[in-house]
Amino acid sequence: MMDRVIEYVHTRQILDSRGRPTVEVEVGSRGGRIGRASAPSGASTGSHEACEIRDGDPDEYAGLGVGHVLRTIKENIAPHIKGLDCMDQQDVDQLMVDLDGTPQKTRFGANAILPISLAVSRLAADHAELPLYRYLGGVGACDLPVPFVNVINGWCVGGCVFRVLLFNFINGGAHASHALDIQELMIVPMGAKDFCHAMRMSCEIFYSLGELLRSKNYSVNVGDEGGYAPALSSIEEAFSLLSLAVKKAGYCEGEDIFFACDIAATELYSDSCYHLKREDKQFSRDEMIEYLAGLVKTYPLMSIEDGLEENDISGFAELTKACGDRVQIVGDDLTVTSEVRLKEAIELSAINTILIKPNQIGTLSETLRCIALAKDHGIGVMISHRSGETEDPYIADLAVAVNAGQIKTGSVSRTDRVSKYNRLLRIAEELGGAAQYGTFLKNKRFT
Ligand code: 2PG
Ligand code: MG
Repeated sequence: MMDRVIEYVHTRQILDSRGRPTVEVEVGSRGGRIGRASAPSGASTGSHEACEIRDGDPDEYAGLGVGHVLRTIKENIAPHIKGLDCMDQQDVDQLMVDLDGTPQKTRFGANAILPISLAVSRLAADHAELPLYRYLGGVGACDLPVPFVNVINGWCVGGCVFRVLLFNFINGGAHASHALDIQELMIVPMGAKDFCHAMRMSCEIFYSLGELLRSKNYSVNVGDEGGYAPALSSIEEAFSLLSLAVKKAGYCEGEDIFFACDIAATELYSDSCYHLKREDKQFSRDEMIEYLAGLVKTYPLMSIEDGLEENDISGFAELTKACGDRVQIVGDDLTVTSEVRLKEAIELSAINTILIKPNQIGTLSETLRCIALAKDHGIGVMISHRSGETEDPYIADLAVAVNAGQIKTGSVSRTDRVSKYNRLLRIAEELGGAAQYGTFLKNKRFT
């Protein structure tokens, strides 16, 4: 036990996939072991998320520095963490939650708390001499998730405006140029026989979509999540190109491959309307629901994330009523990995699936509780990256640990995305014959 006592917490600034500073933490034990983790960062963040704190000094990293957070860790958190047993994850996390003492972690910032929380669990796994997924999930952790592979990146490209706490000021604003009105279009290799096969299918479709775009003189540059970001004329065009790419790669849509999207509708919403700027369309809430239900009828779409803005929980309930029997209605900005917000969504039958992003809530323990609550109520669980990521593949282990059955971690380009898939490929190899694939989704019917 004495070996497992946390002896030091070291923190440093590293860079994320957008070249923005982020926080990395190393915790070391008396036994000489080390656990390391880093904080990802969102761009289309929900306003109910735990806070991300940046320095706000325009002369350094355009205001995005994390020097203040590093100091907070050193001065206000580390002294309290030292001396605790790294296997007491809940105590460590609760201590940080209590020390922060604010509902959205505005005192320390989730970018201070989360990397410590995750690093402590890595240290504990090392002490247990177990891979992280096994330490967190026990012997039953063996379900490799179905990957939701981003192939077309909409407007979340390059320079999304961020909503962060610059000391005490919430900063927000409109997004940069629109490539497509929805944020992400994904392929879902439901028909794969295992995870390895799923990755092969996804890569082959990614190549064939690239060829198709090139043949039509569209750009094959990629966006934040690694999907292509061509300036397409409409969402319908995007779906048609995707269908063609699936066919050209030799797969069958609606059998081998389904589609999924993240509308990120909060970003489209203003003056009580959804503005699809590229298509020059405006929808009321009811029209938006009708539009989305129409997409479900027309395409092999099996998952719609954030189809409505983050505060319209009754609208989500309408959408779930309209097509939740055929498609996953996923809460992201709506639920922000919060037990409180998930409870509300469950009471109103507003969603049937929740996106899980640990930095939306700030600690591993709260993340695991939110997942447990979802599972207790038959709500699907999709583990997710952020648009700003590091090479840290923590979420890959988390997905297997909780047998989520689904993961959204970008495209098969950009090492910040591929690092998660590669970790899953290693886990699949390690599990060998015990590995399963997407058990939760396999039992569902999508039409
Ligand atoms: C989302 C994510 C990434 P961000 O909306 O689901 O896919 O974007 O991290 O910017 O919130
Ligand atoms: Mg989202």
